[in-house]
Amino acid sequence: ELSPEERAFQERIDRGEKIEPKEWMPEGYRKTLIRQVGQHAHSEIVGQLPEGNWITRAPTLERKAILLAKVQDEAGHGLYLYCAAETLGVSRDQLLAKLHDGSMKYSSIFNYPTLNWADIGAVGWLVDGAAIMNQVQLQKTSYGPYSRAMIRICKEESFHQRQGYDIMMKMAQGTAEQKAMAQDALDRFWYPALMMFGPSDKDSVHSAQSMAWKIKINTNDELRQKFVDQTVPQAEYLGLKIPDPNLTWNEEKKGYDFSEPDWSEFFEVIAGNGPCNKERLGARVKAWEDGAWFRDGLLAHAEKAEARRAA
Ligand code: FAQ
Repeated sequence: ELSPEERAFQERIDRGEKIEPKEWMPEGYRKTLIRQVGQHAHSEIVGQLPEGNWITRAPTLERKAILLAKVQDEAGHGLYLYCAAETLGVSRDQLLAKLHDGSMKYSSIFNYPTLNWADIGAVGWLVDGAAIMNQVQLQKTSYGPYSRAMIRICKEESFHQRQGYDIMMKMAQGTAEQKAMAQDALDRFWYPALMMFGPSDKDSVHSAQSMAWKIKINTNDELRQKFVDQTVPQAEYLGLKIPDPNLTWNEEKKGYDFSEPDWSEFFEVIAGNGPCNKERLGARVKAWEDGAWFRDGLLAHAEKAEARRAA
């Protein structure tokens, strides 16, 4: 049973109004947004690691400059999203502390290694592709600051996806060895990319409430289906094969039937036991600790300036 305040809030949501920072909102709405926007911000920042790893080894100066810009964009996305989360009454330090102690998550995908240059193509094509599929609908999310952050992020993310596809095209049209590398990268990233959309709808604990509040606009399975339907023709154009023997066009639903990812692997990865969880989190914790002298310096400077002003 909703209280009068909650009912009025739900009516605003149903009318399609945006909710702004200082307005009344149910505690659950605030908490859900802090969780989702915070996790999203962490994903952008942790997501820099698998690609940042390849900046020094990009095959040409042009590829290096493009990758550098892309990885830098991800930092920007993280910052917009931390700012959006801060409007909900949580500080960036609090969010980072929860990332570092493992009580907040980041996207499962970034716990897989990038072993070679073709993987950078596959990440741009599939990981950014899946990210946009999810983020396009989030432009219509009910919380104003999150929605506005998404509009800008989506523009940059489409460039990221194109740069990934461009790498894949070059590899797929290259020597037999290069094409084999592209296929191998697709083989390794396909199912982890499908997992990015979250568990299947029947196991998605937050979907029903998040959709009622229009924090989420589509279910996990709806977006996963759209991603498969968009990506299969792109793989065909590259002359690469999606690693799924069950992949077939279903005329009735006007979409592909496809195999589910291994959900036990997904739950292991989000529990902290994926191939690179320790390395990724370790890198973030080390960056935080290495930055301590700088934060201390800034604080000391601010305190001195404050004392001078007071004197
Ligand atoms: N990884 O009930 P649901 C990017 C957790 S794009 C880890 O379905 P919900 C760009 C979920 O938190 C990637 N955990 O949850 C980039 C919950 O656990 P909790 C970031 C996952 O929230 C590209 C539990 O499972 N994008 O970074 C995952 O309704 C390239 C139950 O799940 C976003 O974050 C997962 N894949 O739906 C950067 C988009 N899936 O919190 C660099 C915004 C589920 O109760 C390079 N987020 N979980 O402990 C969302 O749309 C939603 O949060 C979903 C999950 C769809 C991810």
